[in-house]
Amino acid sequence: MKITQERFVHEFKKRLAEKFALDVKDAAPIELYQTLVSVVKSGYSEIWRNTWKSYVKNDQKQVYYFSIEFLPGRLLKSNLLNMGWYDVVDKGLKQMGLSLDKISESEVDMALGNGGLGRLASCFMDALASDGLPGNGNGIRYKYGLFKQKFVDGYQIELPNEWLTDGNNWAVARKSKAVDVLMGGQVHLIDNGKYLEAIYEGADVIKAVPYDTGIVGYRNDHVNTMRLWDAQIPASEEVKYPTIEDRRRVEDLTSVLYPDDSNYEGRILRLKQEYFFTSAGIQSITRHYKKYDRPLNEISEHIAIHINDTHPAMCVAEFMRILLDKEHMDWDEAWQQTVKTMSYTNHTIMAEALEKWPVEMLAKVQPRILQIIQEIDRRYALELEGKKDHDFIERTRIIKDGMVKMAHLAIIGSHSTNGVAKLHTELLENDVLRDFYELYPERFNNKTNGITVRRWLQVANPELAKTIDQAIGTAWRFDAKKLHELKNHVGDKKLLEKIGKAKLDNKKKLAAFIKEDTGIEVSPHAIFDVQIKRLHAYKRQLLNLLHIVKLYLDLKDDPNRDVEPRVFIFGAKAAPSYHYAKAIIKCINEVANMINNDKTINDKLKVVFLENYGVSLAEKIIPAADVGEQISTATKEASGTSNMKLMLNGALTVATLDGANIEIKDYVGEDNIFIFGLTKDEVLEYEKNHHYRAAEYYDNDPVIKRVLDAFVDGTIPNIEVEGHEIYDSLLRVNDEYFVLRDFASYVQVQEAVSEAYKDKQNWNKMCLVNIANAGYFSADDTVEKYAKEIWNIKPNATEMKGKAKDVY
Ligand code: Z57
Repeated sequence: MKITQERFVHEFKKRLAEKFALDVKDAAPIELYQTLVSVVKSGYSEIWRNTWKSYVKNDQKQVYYFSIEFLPGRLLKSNLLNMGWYDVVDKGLKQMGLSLDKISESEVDMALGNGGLGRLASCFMDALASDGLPGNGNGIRYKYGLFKQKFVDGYQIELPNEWLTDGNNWAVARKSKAVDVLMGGQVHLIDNGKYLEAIYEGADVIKAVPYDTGIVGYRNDHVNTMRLWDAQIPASEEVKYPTIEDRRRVEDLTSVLYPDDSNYEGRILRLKQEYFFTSAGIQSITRHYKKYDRPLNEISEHIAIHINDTHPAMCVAEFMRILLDKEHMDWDEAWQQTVKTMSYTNHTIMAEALEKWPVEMLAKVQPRILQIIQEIDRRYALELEGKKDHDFIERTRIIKDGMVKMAHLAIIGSHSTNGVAKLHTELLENDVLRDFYELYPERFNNKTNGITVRRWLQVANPELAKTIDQAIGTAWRFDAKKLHELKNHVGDKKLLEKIGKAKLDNKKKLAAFIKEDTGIEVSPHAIFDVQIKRLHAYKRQLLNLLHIVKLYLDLKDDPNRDVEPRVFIFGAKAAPSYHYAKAIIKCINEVANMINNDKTINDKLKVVFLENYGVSLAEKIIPAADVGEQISTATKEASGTSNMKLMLNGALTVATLDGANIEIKDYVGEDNIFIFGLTKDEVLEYEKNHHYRAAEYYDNDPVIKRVLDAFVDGTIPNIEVEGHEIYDSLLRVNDEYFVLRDFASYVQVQEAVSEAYKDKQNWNKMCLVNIANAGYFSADDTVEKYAKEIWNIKPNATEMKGKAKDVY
C-alpha cells in the first residue's frame, strides 16, 4: 500500500471532518488518535482481506494459537512501522502541527494478559505475520484488562482497568460468525442405531461473538487475525435471563482476566472461561474447515492447534467431541486426528502453577467434556497395561484422586510438547516430565522464547536503531540476526560513543518521566539498574532489595565512600491475593522513601518503584536501562523474556544461570555478562538433601545479619508487620528460594558492575556485544522453528518479505 505525505495529510483531515466535524486545531488528542486509527485501518483492510482469501485459495495449512492471555500493548506505532508508514505519518503529522508521540500516548494499552506468557503470545502474533505465516490467535476479549496498580502509603492498590470505555478502535466485531457454547446441565448418550448420540439437557447456551484484530506483518503485505471471544446471551435464550443479575451472570464470563501469574486459583469461573474460548475457537475452526467440503480424516493436514500452557488443554477433548458427536467419526480415527493436530507449550515447572481441576467442577462446567477426558484416561491406562508398571501408569494418567491434571491431558493428547529455553526443556525431560519423556521421547522439543525486535528496538528505541543503521545498514530490520554484524565494529570508537549517547538521551527522557510521575529526581549519569517483571518470590526482587539496603548502610557508615551512583528502578505488579509479594512491594517502597529522602545520600543512591508496570511503561524503561536484573533462583524461571529485551537495548545483564540467561551467556561470552549464584545442579542438590540452613548465613555473615536486622529493628520505617514477615520467611521458613545463599555472590558481582562502569568505552563495547547477539532471540526465528518443526506450516505464497527495503 503506497502512501505519500500529501495523501496522508489529505486523508487525515478528511476523516477528522467526517468523524468529528472538526479541524485539526480544534480536535482533542483522543479524537486525533481515533482519526489516525481509522486511516491506518483503511490502509491495511484490503491486505487483511486478501491474506485471508489467499489462505483459502491456496488451501494453506493454518495454525491457531490458543492462549488465555494476549498482551499486545499499544498497536498504533507498531502497525505504522510494519506497514512502512511510520516516517510518512510522523512527518505528515508534524506538517499539521501534531506529534505522533503525543497522539500515541492517547492509546490505552490492550492488557489482556499478566506477564511473560501473554506478552510472548503477542510477540508470536507479530512474528507469525511478519514471517508471512498463516497464523491466527484465539483468546478472550476481557471487558476489564489487568488491574491498574497504584501505591497508597507504599501499599499496592488495585483499580479496575476499563480499557473499552472509548471503544477499541482496532477490532472488528463479527456478529455473523458467532457460535453457541454449551455449559452446565446434563448429558445422556443414546444409541440411536447408527451412533452414540449426545443429548444435552438443561445446559446454558452462551453466544460467543468474535472480535477480530488485524495483525500487520512487517513490510510484507500480510495481515493475520487475532480472534478474541465475547460472551453474550443468544436471542433465543433471552427469556431465560429476565433480570439484570441473570444477564450479568452470562456476561461476567468474559469480564475479568484472572490476575495470577505462574500460580493458579481453582475457581469455577476460570474453568468456564477456559472452556468458553476453547469451545468457541474449535467450533469456528471446524465449521470453517467443513465449508470447503474437505474430508475430516485429513483435518490435521490442514490445521494445527497450539495449546499455550494448559489453560486451553480442553482443546483436546473439545476437538474429540466435535469429531465424535457432530461428525460421527469413530474413536480411534478421531484420536489420531486430534493428536496430529494438537501441540502444547509448557511454561513452568513450579508446582503451584500446574493446573489440576476437581472432576466435580468439570462435570458442572461441561459434563460431556468430562466424559471424553475420562475415556481418554481409561484408554491411556489400558494401552499401557503390561507395558509399564502400575506406579508409572498411576503417576502419568490424567485423572488421579478425583483431580484432572491438565498438563497430562495436553501431553497425551498432542504430538509435541516443548519447553521455552534449553535448561527448561532439559528439566522437563529429566525431571518434571521424565515419565512422559520415557514414553514419548519423540514428542519433546525445545523452542527457546523470542521477542519482536520491531516493537522492542525499532519502535521503543529509535535513536539506537538509527545508530545501528549508520554502522551496518538497515538489513537487520528485516532479519534481526544481522545485528551480529555489529561485532565487526567493536573497535569503532565513534560508534561506541554514539551508543553511549543514545543511552544517555534515553536516560534523560526516563529521568524526566520519573520526575513527573513520582517527583523523584534522578541523575541520568548514574547507573540505571532495572528489574521489571511480575513480583514473585522466585524472581527474587527481595535479593535486589537486600543489596540496596546493604549499599545504604555502607553509605551511612562512610558518607564519603567512593561509589558509582546508581538508580534502582523497579516495575512489578503482585497478584492481589499474593500476600507475600505485596509485603515485598511495601518494603521496597519504604526503603525507597528512606533512601531518597536522606540528604546525606544525595545522588549516590536512588530507588524508584514505578507504578503500573506494563507494555507501554516497559517501552519507556528498557531503552534507558544500563543493567538488567535476571536473578531468579536457578531452575525456577522457565525462560524469561525481559532479559532479551534489555540486552537488545544495550543493557548488561546481572544473572543467575537460569532460563534463557544461560543462552544469553553462551552468545555474549562470560566477559559481557555478570553471572552469580547457585547453579541448577546445586539447587537440585539442596532441594533433594535438605541441607540448606538459611539461619547459618545470618549467624555467620555479619553483613547479612545487619541487613536483615534493618527490617525488624526500626531502621527501615513503617514496615513493622511486613519487615517481620520477610525476616521470618528467610530465617524461620528457611528461605525457600536461597536468597541468603546467593547474597554474597550477588554483592560481589554488583561490585564488578560498578567497577566496569568506570570505563565507559569498555562498557559501551560490552553493550555493543549484547546488542549484536540479541538478534538470536528474535521471535521471527523462534516462530519459524515452531512452523517447521511443530506445525508444518509454510509462508504465504504472496509473501513479499524484504521487497520494500528502500524506505529506510
Ligand atoms: C507466565 O507468565 C509464565 C509461565 C506460566 O506458567 C504462567 Br501461568 C505465566 C512465564 C514464565 O514464568 C517465564 O519464564 C516465561 O518466559 C514466560 O512464561 C513465557 O514463556
